[in-house]
Amino acid sequence: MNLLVTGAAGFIGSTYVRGLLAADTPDAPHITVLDKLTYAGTLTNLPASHPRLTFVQGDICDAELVDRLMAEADQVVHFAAESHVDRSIDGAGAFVRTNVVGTQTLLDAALRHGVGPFVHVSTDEVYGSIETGSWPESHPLQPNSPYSASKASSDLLALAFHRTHGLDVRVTRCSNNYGPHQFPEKVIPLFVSNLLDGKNVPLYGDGSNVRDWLHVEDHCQGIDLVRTGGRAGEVYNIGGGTELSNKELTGLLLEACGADWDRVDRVADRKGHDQRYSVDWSKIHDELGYTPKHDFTSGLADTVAWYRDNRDWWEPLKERAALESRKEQEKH
Ligand code: NAD
Ligand code: TDX
Repeated sequence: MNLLVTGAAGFIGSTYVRGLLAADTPDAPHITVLDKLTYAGTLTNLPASHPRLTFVQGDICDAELVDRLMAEADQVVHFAAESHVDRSIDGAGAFVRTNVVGTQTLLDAALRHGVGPFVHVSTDEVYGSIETGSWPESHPLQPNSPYSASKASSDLLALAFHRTHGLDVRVTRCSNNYGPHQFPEKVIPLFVSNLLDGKNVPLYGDGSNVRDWLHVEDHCQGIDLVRTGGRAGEVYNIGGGTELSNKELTGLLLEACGADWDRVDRVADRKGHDQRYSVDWSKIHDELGYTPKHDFTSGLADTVAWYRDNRDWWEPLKERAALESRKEQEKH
């Protein structure tokens, strides 16, 4: 079986692929990774070589390349995306291109070659923001940021390919992931790497915004349950069960890094900042037996320890991102 995995040089996709490569069962798939290696993708996230892994550097919007790879694929797990909300506020173009047009390019090719299941990795942000309670999968999509609007578009497009053409599409919508190998622009690795470097951390607004934290390995477990046992045309929420305000999270990170509140800079709020996300994940639990295995306290401690022990991984990524941002500022 040949599994095409897009975006697997990034945080979640690479965790998923490393997990599949580690399980050496007779039915273990051959994996072809398609990744453009944007600023967020790095080959250091994947094994340098493995008998069941082929890496192809390329763009999911490249219809010719996608068609060639899809002709050889049996199934797809689609992670590739522009994934950072703040970048989508600075400019939405790359988000529409990759997240919407790229997904359409993959769906068209999957349809042409009869490939399925096609697991589309979406996000809880497509539902919008919720004050109390949790969203079931049937809740209407009300995305607020250019990022979440582009993810909602691709999510609906994927479901439309099932309803219109009968393509075996399955959609997952998960909460905020944390764990090793997350690009140091997202709140946990940004704060941890800053604190380890003796720098301050920027807390947006009053810090009251709430996120539900999910260990990346639990997310990957949920995705594989959906790929192997889910139903065509269905959406599955994947939650973590640990809701924290950003202020609470910051307190835990300061403690883990031995730092005080004087290291926290209160900065302007993110534009259109969603107040709270919360998914009801009883469907994937009842139907596929999903339960998160990682306890947040030990998962966070292990994650902080990983960043402390793996400076070689994040320092070059942070330096490159800072250089690119300086070049961008000079242009304007
Ligand atoms: P990431 O930014 O770490 O990785 C994205 C990967 O996609 C990178 O390797 C990048 O090189 C690749 N990529 C980007 N544009 C591409 C293109 N045009 N063609 C081919 N490859 C391209 O993202 P992540 O955090 O691993 O997220 C993976 C998926 O999960 C995304 O679809 C994201 O929307 C979704 N998601 C993420 C979270 C989270 O907390 N990180 C939560 C819910 C859903
Ligand atoms: O410097 C910061 N300061 C801060 O207070 C950053 C980067 C973030 N924050 C806040 C904003 C959010 O309320 O922390 C919270 C988490 O921010 P991010 O790590 O940027 O994640 P979020 O915006 O919640 O989106 C994430 O979860 C859903 C992923 O980036 C998305 O890809 C995913 O779909």
